[in-house]
Amino acid sequence: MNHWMRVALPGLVTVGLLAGCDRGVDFDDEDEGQGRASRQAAPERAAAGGSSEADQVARERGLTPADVVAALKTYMPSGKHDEYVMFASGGHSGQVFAIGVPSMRLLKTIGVFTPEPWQGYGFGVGEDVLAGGDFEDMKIRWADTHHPGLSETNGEYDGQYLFIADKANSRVAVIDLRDFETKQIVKNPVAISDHGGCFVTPNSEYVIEGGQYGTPRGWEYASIEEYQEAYRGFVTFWKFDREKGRIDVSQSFAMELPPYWQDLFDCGKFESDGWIFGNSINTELATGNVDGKSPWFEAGVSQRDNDYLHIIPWRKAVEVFKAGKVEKMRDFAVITLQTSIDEGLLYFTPEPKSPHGVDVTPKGEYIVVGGKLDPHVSIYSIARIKKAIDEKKWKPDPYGVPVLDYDATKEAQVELGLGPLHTVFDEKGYAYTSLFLDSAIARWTLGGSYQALHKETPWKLVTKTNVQYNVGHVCAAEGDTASPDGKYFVALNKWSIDRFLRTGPLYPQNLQLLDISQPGERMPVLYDMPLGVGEPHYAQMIKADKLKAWSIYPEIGWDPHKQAVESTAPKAGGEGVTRDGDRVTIMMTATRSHFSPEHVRIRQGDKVTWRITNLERTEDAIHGFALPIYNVNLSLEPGETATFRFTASKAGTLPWYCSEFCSALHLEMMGYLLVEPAATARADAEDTESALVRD
Ligand code: CUK
Ligand code: CUA
Repeated sequence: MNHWMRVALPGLVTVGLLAGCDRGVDFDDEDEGQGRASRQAAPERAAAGGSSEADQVARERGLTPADVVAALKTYMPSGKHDEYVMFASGGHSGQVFAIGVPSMRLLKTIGVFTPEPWQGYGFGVGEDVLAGGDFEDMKIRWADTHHPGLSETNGEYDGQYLFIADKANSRVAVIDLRDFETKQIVKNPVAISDHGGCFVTPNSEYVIEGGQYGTPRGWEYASIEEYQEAYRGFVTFWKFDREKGRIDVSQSFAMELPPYWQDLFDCGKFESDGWIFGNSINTELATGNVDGKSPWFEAGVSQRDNDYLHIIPWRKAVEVFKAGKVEKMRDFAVITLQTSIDEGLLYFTPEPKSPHGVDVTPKGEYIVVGGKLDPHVSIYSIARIKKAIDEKKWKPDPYGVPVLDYDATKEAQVELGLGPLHTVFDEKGYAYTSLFLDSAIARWTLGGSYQALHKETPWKLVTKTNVQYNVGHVCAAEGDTASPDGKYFVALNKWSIDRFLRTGPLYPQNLQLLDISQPGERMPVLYDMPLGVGEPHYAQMIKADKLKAWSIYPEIGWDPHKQAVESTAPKAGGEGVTRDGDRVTIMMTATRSHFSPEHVRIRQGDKVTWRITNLERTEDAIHGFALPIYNVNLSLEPGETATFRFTASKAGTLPWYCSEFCSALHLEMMGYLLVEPAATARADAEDTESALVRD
């Protein structure tokens, strides 16, 4: 036995592989019944492992004992599955990433706001979904996604839907987690930019999209000199119809806010059920160096010592909307600022200057705001807020919105370090806040009912772990629910600097996995995941067994957009090409390893409707359909039917093929689209006519 290992890893004697224990590793002990392949492979692996080999690898690779432990905690043997799935926003990629935890393996990039060729999204199908996010005749085909929000039932992730907002163009998308596909994109009719979305109410009745930069009401033009009077902020309540799996725009509404820059929002639960909270910056109403004298935005927005936490009783707002006390802007219902004030729908309370992030504790009693330019997090209590409202402890802001007394609403302040931004929670009564400027994660204690969980001094910094580097959001297992799991924690770092091999001057993002399972001061970094696709701002992590994703579509002829069988879907035996004037309909099926029909003859100028059904009932038996020139590539999952349309404007002989390597005869899975040139087609037609006459 290797002496170094035995001394350095006293806690690991049960892991025979490293400590040289004679019985070797009993893999079945660790098997949670998730991997079929792993159980078969286990004896082989155990036999192959030897203490000397493990020791040698650790020595050759220069691994410290901590490295070895981190590797043991994150390594996922082939065939075993992760315990959690983290849904991370895709940042500028406009997509969403599904990442396994603790392995940090990328499981899928879900096409959302940007066309995605592997999934065929926007290349024959999905254009109608993407078009839902267009503005008038402007096609928008990218997004800056920031905050994914999982659907909830009673404040717990239910694994059914995922929502994600686009900060750049103020849009919201709905992803169905049965097939991990985007079903709907809605464009906000009143807000041009957003940020505080998506956050859901505890039963996903509403998907909330908070605004960001002040803009003229309803997208009208207004000069920057008219900022105070003509510009406004917004928060939008999208009604989610769970049954249909869609946002119901007709039942959705927005609330007009002063043109402070609303930042993040979070939704209350339990004690704070029925309320939402949003932080803001720029209560200065700064408009930049517009006159050559005023400060630039970066300084102008941070002049005052305080900004305002926005406090909105959303259930009351819904009543006001339903009572019709709204104004229509671009056909969308808006509760005006004056109505909000008159109806008691909007309150503020001061927060230290230019904060970032607002997070409600698991049981809903407290609201945590990150100081950003102030080294504290400020904690407000909903009980105090309600009391201050009842006692009318307020002074109006310049727009007439009641500003509650800070001391009356504040529960505590905790000094954490430089640049506190976002906070998540665990099951041990700790909160975790990212420190952007310190490049660290702060663990601190909650008070109140959480005190019994940790028995430490409440509202106090416990420890910090350095991360690499400049952390923005943080994500903990089930961290935004009523019952967080603790255990795993991911720091979404903005800078990676020296962490990875250089890939040119654009560096990847660094998602770092931390182990938060031990109470107290140990909170080690386990793994660095480079992500070179875009900047994920936020992520949510759900227990994998809550996801009930399909392995194949429920029935043959399934239209994923309708989530139902499509009556026009081609069936086996019903293949063929039919013509009605210049309209051609192709009914095609795909199965290993052929398309039927294999030849399609049409004429230049024909208007083509092409329907394909994948007849497969076998897991992972996917066929693609790639057609040159016409920008078509489909992904046909088992049972799926797809329809695409085009006008055959270009003549030619076009070999189409299956673009997923589905079988040994995958290369043979092809066919020809023969588009006869218009002139020849006409001559042929005339020939036929004269032949007919002759006959
Ligand atoms: S924001 Cu990016 S780090 Cu859009 Cu939630 Cu704070
Ligand atoms: Cu079907 Cu390759």
